[in-house]
Amino acid sequence: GPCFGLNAEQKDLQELARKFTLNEIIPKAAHHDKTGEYPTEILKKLWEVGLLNLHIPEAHGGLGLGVMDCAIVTEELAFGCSGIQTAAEANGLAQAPVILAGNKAQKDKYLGRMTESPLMCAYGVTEPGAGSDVAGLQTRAVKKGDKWIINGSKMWITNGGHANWYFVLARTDDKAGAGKAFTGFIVDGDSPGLTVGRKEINMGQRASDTRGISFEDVEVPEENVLGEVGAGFKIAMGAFDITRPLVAAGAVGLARRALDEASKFALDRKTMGKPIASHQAIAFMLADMAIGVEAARNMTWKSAWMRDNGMKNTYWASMAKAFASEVANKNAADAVQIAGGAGFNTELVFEKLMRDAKIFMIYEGTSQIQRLVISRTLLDAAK
Ligand code: CO8
Ligand code: FAD
Repeated sequence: GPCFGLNAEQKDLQELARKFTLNEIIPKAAHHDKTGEYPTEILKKLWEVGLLNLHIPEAHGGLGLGVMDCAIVTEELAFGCSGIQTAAEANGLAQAPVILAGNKAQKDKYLGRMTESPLMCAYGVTEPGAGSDVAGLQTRAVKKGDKWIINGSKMWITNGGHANWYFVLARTDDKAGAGKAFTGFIVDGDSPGLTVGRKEINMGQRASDTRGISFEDVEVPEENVLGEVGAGFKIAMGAFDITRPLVAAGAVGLARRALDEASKFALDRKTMGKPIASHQAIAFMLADMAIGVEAARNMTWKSAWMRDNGMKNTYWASMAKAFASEVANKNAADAVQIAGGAGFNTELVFEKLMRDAKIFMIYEGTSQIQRLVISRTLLDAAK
């Protein structure tokens, strides 16, 4: 079964990420939230200390870390700012299809360059007309000679304005079922015909960069097709088995921060002659928040551990993602409640945590989509 005793390397990694968060992320998080400025300098420093692009295999110049290792780092970064963590983790998401399905030349070229300089990349699946319904995508790629021509548009693409390259899922067959109708491409960020939209102004995680991307007769060489033509849907889904545990880990980090801040506040603030932490109504809220963090982390680490140990983890990754994102929202809302009026004010971190938490229930598959995956799997097993 899963063993959650961290080994020496994992403890070192956790310590490194914890210190980085304390020294580099927490002092700047409010600035990036208020201004929406992309955290370029922080991402560069993350790259310099070896905390970015953790999944890139050693054969291509990376650290080749497992999903569990990445989950440990992600939780720490999100403790500081889940917007900055999302910008960092979106690199891992874009790289996942290349790691899963890329050939040696593609990996050397597109993963290798990310180990040589602090570049960003992006995962382009969602479109203005289709998010949950990936099979409903309309972006098309048509073969012309030795090139593919892509037309269409993507929406809500994280790192969209800073990407050196994009993973793009496009329809290549109008008649086949989802499993055979789509192909995954690596598209260079400077391709003629590729236009990056404005930075979207979001409710939370405002340090992260979210944009629409349009493709007008964008030429992609045959050598940038990922895996087989028609295999794209499964490659895109396969990436989630790696990254949904990490979205869950980000949610755990936020949930833990909410607990941490609320505990400190509750010890400090006095009403009716004693710290509010001494009122059982508040103490029990903190206890429930702690239960949420522990349970969510256990589910997250289990889904990561399964993946690292060669097991199919789709069902468990969906459970962890759905549960942890809901714990993050509950803990953030409870932390605001514990802080009272100060919780509602922008001087303290509480309201930011509440705004930042919501997206965890939406991106990388909404809570409803996770339940669709979970219920389909359990009902199939019950048949
Ligand atoms: N692995 C491999 N193959 C799979 C998987 C999987 N996990 N899931 C499905 N497939 C296969 C099926 O077996 C089937 O194959 P076949 O045709 O041979 O039988 C084929 O794919 C089609 O599968 P379904 O019939 O299940 O397809 P549906 O159309 O019913 O759709 C879903 C399935 C689950 C609803 C799917 O469309 C889905 O996951 N939707 C949610 C989309 C989503 O999560 N989008 C997220 C976009 S990325 C993002 O939000 C980034 C956030 C910011 C970055 C944060 C940093 C981490
Ligand atoms: P819809 O699919 O239209 O869903 C609307 C509502 O209907 C939701 O509540 C949903 O749960 C519900 N619903 C839909 N279908 C069903 C169903 N079958 N059963 C029950 N309920 C259902 N995408 C990328 O490809 N790359 C990225 O980097 C990326 N980053 C993002 C960053 C941000 C900040 C945001 C906001 C989005 C990002 N996304 C990205 C897109 C994200 O994955 C989608 O927004 C998400 O999957 C939901 O799709 P949608 O917005 O089209 O909502």
